[in-house]
Amino acid sequence: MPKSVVIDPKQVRQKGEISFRPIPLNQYDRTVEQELDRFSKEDLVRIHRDMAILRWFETVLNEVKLRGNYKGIEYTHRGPAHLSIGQESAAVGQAFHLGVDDHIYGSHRSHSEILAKGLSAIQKLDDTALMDIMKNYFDGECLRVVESDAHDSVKDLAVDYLIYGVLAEIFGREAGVNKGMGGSMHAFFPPFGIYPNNAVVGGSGDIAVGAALYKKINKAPGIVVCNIGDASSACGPVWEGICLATMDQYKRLWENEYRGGLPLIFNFVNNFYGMGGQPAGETMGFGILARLGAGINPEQMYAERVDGFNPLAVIDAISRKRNILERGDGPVLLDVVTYRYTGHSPSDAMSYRTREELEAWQQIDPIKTYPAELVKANVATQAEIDELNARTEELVFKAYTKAVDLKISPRADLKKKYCLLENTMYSNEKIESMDPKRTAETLISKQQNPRVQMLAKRSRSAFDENGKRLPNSRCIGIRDALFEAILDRFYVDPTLVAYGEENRDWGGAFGVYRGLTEALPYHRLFNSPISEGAIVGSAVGYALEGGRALVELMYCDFLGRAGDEVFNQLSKWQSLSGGLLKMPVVVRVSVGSKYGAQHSQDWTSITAHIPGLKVAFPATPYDAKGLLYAALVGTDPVIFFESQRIYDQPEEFVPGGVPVGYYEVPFGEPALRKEGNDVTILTIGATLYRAMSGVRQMEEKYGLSCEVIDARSIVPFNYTMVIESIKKTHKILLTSDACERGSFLHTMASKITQFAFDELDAPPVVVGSRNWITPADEVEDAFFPYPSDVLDAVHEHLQPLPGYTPQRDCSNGDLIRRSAEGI
Ligand SMILES: Cc1ncc(C[n+]2csc(CCOP(=O)(O)OP(=O)(O)O)c2C)c(N)n1
Ligand SMILES: [Mg+2]
Repeated sequence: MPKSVVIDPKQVRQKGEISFRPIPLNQYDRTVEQELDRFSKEDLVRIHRDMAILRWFETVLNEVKLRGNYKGIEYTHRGPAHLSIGQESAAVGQAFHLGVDDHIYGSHRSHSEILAKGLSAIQKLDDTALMDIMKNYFDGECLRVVESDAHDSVKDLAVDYLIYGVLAEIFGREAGVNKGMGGSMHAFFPPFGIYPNNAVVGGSGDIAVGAALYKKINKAPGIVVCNIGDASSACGPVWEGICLATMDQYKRLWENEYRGGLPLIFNFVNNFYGMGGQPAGETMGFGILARLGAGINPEQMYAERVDGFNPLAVIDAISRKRNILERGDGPVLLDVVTYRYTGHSPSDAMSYRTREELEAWQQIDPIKTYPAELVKANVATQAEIDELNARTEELVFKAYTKAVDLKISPRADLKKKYCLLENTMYSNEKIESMDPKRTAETLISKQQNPRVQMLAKRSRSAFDENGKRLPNSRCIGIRDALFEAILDRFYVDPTLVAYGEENRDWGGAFGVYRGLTEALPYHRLFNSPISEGAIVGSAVGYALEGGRALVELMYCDFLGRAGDEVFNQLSKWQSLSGGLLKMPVVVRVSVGSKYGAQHSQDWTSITAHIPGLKVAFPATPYDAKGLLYAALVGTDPVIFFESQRIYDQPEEFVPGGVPVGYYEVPFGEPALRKEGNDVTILTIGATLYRAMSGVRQMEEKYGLSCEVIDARSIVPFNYTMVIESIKKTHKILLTSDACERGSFLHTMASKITQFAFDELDAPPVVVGSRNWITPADEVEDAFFPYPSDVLDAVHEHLQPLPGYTPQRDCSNGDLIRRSAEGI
């Protein structure tokens, strides 16, 4: 807690009450005639054109899903189609004033939002800009499909491009806006300000906060709109996102030019249903969704309910809210009332609502009522509207004929070597600064940093010049090595930010950041709420916008709280974008010890299982610094494990110790810690030191020569060094602190068996933690792999140690028993 926020007992214990301001509901009451002072006739008609395009687009999809046919052209679409027929006015109203710098993030039901935003962008961009986008986006692949048709203008061509690009994406075609890798629920198109849509509902709730953070911290133009369904208002990421987005510090503690709230609209698309459940009246207690804003901050998030069935009301609301954001008073919350006529998906029997209710909404269908208003106000004639409707239908039909044709719109070949997905799971780039044009903002020079000065007096190696072991307190440890890499990067990459719980004044949960507070302004290093999901999710949004984020999870055990963000978001958007986007995010995760069942687990295996993440677990200061450097200049998401057991560990393997300057330890390459001839021991993370202790005993007491390899990173992982070692030793034991069942060690063991079967004298042996809860520190030696466990396993499975008495039963018989009992 910063010392400037003083808690005065007199003040906080005072009697009083909180009062709330009224929350406006559907206050807009202007007519089309009145709006002629703010809109041209063309604009008012274009609003209808856009709604009509959206309606036809989804009508075609609905027909295809229901009947496998549209106007005689058959097509089976196996994927999803969550339609928003009925919700067009809300989407078009939202997009009308948004420019390409304004970014929308959304959800599974986003076709209308995508198209509306795209049509609005096309209207605002000039011909050169449009042609540039279409020619350069994936080398013009989508443009080539639509450009052969005759077009009156570049804008007409761009409309065709948009409709076809989104439809082709929904049908999984390579010319689609995301190369057909995302499909209906994830489609997006950044050049028009359309950012990832999330099939995990509410998922954008914290990602969009990171996007808004990027805009604020890097003074990037535009605002962010986060589209969330009404039922998703209950989702964790949404709540955590709202908390992170409304922290007091933006308005109270951040430096002058950075002071002010986030440029973000939490836009709840309130169609009154989840799939079939009803938030208002059944699954939530808010009655009216806009009420949510009231409890969040004194501004009540300027919450308001808007009639989303009137596009002009939505346009008006977005303009007013934008003014609030521009004066630094965001974020804001909108409850946009709308209704979907179709089911959750076309197969939905709609058993959860009455025909009368549906008809009541159909009677006021904006696709009919809005143009009727235009005719009444002499903005357009009925003939003009009819003609426009017919034209939009043709546009969509034309795109449909192209998108279903496999000759015109083939799918990506994912069976060939180096296919699209092999090439896009990682971007594998090295970019030191995500914005090389800017200099990084810092408060003092590196030399002035008190921690740098303090570390200058320490030994960079565990040994003095005579080879004598120094006390840890006189050496650079892992904690310091991490600090050095991080500090250095803050002077190189102006976009780099670090945040998480207790990151600023506290110095990071385990002191890695001590010395950073003096060096960095608030907007580059700050405390977050206890919102692990939003910490990671916002980092995803920050990176999607072009920045680099370093976030911290205090204990590995809290990864579960950020499960969706790590497993579904961080890992996926590079490949879901067809390789367009990068994800330079490093999540530092501290693996505990001493604090029992919920603070001492090694979950490396869980993250290694998820495609798209890189996973590192350094065990020495040299590797900690070099791997973190590699992570912080890379463009891929890295889960960077650290062990609390060894934060003070000095460098004892690399002669000369930890270099002062920049160097990288490449991901995927293990390190040979000790040569030997009889048994290979492969370790992950802090088990290196316990294995080394076991190795010393085996050598000294039993004359067994062991070769020790430290994995350093586990995704990616190059097996060459291990295979070469096995050619010499013909035996291998693998050890890590992860619980044995499902441990990544088993993946390694099985691959080693496959790659070096002929060289092995015995199957690889895995020594992990027991398949139990982690017990209290006092008895943890029965749980984690200790040196005696290494000896036991070698003796039992690889090489009998003469005269050795095992401490516990690790025979296959006992392993089968434990497995049968699930322990
Ligand atoms: C985290 C998560 N839980 C459940 C689902 C399944 N699901 C898909 S849509 C949906 C309803 C969402 O309702 P709402 O947020 O109101 O959006 P709407 O569908 O009305 O646009 C559900 C439960 C999901 N995709 N993600
Ligand atoms: Mg809903």
